Amino acid sequence: MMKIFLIGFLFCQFLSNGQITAYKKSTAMIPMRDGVKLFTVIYSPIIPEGKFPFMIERTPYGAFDRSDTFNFSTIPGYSEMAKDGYIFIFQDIRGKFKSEGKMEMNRPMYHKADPSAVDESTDTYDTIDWLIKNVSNNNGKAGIRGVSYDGWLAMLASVDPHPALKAASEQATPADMFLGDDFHHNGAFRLSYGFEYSYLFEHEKETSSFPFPQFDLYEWYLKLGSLKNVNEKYFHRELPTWNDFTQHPNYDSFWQKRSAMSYVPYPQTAMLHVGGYFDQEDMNGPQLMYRHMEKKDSFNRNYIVLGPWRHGQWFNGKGDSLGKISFEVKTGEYFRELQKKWFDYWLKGIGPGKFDEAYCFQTGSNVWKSYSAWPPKEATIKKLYAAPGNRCSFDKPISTGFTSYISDPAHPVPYRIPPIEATYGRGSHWYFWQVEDQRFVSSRPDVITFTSDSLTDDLIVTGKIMTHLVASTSGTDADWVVKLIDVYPNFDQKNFSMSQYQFPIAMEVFRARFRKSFSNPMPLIPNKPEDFVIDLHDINHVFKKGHRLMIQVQSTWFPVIDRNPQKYVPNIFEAEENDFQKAEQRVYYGSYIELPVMKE
Ligand code: PG9
Repeated sequence: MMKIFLIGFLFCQFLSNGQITAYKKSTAMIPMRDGVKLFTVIYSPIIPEGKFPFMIERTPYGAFDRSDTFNFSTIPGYSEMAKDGYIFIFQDIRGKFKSEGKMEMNRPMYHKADPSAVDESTDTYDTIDWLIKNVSNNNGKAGIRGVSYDGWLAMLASVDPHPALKAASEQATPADMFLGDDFHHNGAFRLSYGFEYSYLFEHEKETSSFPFPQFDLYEWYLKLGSLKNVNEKYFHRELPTWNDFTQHPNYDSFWQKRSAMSYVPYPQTAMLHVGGYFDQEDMNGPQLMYRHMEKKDSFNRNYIVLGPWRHGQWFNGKGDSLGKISFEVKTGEYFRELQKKWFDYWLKGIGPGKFDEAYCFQTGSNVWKSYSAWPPKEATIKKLYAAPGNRCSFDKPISTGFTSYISDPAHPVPYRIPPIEATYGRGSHWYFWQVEDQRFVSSRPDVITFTSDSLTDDLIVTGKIMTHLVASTSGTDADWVVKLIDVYPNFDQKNFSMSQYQFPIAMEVFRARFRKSFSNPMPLIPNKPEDFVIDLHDINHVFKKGHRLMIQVQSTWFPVIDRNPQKYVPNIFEAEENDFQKAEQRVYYGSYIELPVMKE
């Protein structure tokens, strides 16, 4: 009798309005097949009955580990799922925080070549196997999700998965660290990110920030000079990831083996790819992996969600704005409800499971849209041409001339509005630089700007943006940074302070030595124009009537991208100070950006 009373009491306490509000914690050191034990936190719903699926998050950043009973109902990102009951699992990956073993940055899929080897896929398999056998009240099904490194881990879990793993959501996964994402973009090295992240991740077992001696790092990175100085002055060859950067300046087998495209075959579980249009770290990964897996999605279980987000903003943020850009609706809440429905279907069998292929927020009009294919097939390509007089238009210019600028590695264009704080440092603007007003550079002599007339109608651009830049340099190597910008009206009646704002809708860099092959770089021939094809990624944006389109081109983007010496040297990590030289860059009229235009 007493027992029934107690259970009834607990039931009322932890179920409010039919929602589960409290969870109890246990921890375990779960053994992997090679004997290494991984620290795991298990939060189970405190109710006497019911069977629940696992929702797993694996991380190198320290597993979520709070009090013995925990109320998830007020924490966005968890509350949506917690209220109906999931068993939340948080695990430190091998070699990090409280887990045993040796950590390796983006550990390749060793088990593919050697079935007895361990990697993140086998570690997840072993974890799920243990959970199913040892945690009470589980329903025999597991899902996994995560953002960024954790998203990459979720994607790897879905390769040769444990049979209980039914659904995975990679969110902002880095997919190919040479072609896009954190460490390089089209072969151009992401200096500030690569430098700071190598230290953060590998200086000690937990995480730690590089002790910069100043707040604004533009000048600090400039004074660093040749990248040879990094090991000589600071890292002393102690950080494996930095050493890998210096030893693999091209897309060799080191990077190819680590590209998710080489080891993710097809969606072996249901897969939800999630990405942000303004993700400052891993914008490319979800788009790339959705496309890659879609080609072989014979079970029709590969989906994508794209929103107007910075890195991970959807996970627990409101998502109604980014920097100065308002999206008017709480895009984060919309996403989390969708995410819950999606996992509820695969893990609990709730709902009809009729999901659209793609849910892609449309900026400019600020509405969610869904599509039966991504990118939508109805779009027609319109070419936006660079033309004389710093103009751009949909009419091909007759002139084949060029406009030029001097690019000087001694005075590189800052990639964001100074001060440039440490990436994850106090007060950092890192989180929203991808939407910053580009007026801060558009009048620099080393930035070329082409602007259209005001639009007489809304222009809806949905899908992949490709640039065909015809350009030359007086040097033997160059970087090309291309931006597609939405210029707000001279007097913006909707939000006066946004008048003339230059909102970068898509931006990307390309290191010209890789124009023919990322594996075999080749010097440029001075002053010879060539066609550079640059992928500016997927967008869904309405350029509103009265706004103007703008293209910007520049050759430095510092310090997020290292300085190209502009003189070809085999390995830029070994360039000498006197290799860095000024160059005259020419951009030819008739260069264009392909815009996939939709009627609605
Ligand atoms: N963007 C981070 C990262 C992922 C994978 C490798 C290196 C960096 C992250 O936010 O986890």
